[in-house]
Amino acid sequence: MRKTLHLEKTIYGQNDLTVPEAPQIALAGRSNVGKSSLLNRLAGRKQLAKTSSTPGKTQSINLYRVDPSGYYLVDLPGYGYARRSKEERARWAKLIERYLTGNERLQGVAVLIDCRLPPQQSDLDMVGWLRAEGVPVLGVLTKADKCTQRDRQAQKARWAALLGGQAPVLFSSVSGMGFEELWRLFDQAVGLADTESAAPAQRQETAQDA
Ligand SMILES: Nc1nc2c(ncn2[C@@H]2O[C@H](COP(=O)(O)OP(=O)(O)OP(=O)(O)O)[C@@H](O)[C@H]2O)c(=O)[nH]1
Ligand SMILES: [Mg+2]
Repeated sequence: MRKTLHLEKTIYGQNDLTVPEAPQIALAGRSNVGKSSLLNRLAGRKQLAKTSSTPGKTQSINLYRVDPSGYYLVDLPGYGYARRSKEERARWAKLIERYLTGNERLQGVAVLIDCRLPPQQSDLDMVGWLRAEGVPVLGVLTKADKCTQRDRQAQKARWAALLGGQAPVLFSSVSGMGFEELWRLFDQAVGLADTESAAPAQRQETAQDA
């Protein structure tokens, strides 16, 4: 069944920091890597999340409910955006850290990485920090339309090694590459069996019951 996304809650600061009692997957990554664009592509709606060619567009934690699945995708402000004041960056980092650490319903964090760039320290720090916190990391290489096939495979192998053997999903918000694979990965991360593997199990149960 086709999924739809609805913006249900926006968190601007510590005072709004309450989260739903439902599974969540957050999207993290450096400013401008394509987090909001990826969300729009998954939603099939160009304007659902605001995007910009200028880094620092998303400035709040935005929770999108996935229907009919019942979990949330959470768009985060990007890290590594240098043009904000030091105080502002510290405030954001603290808010994001509090969201990511104090949240028992967080099932994973998709770390988005620009497929054109070599691994950046800030991405490695993020992955290391999430692992230390025990949060599953889902790797996504963005802007795959801008990379040659050869670069894509090289980056995939490089990040697979950095992610403990798990190959990242190659994704493009422009072409739609990786759309099905990413939904499958998110569904799995929140414990939803994919329909193809669930169907035979259901049939078997019915046969046993009869
Ligand atoms: N070619 C190409 N451009 C992309 C893709 N995804 C995003 N972009 C462009 O990259 C820029 C940044 O995209 P956003 O989705 O706003 O990035 P973000 O990670 O949400 O950025 P912040 O909100 O600042 O953290 C925009 O100009 C997008 O059009 C992609 O898959 N391919
Ligand atoms: Mg954004």
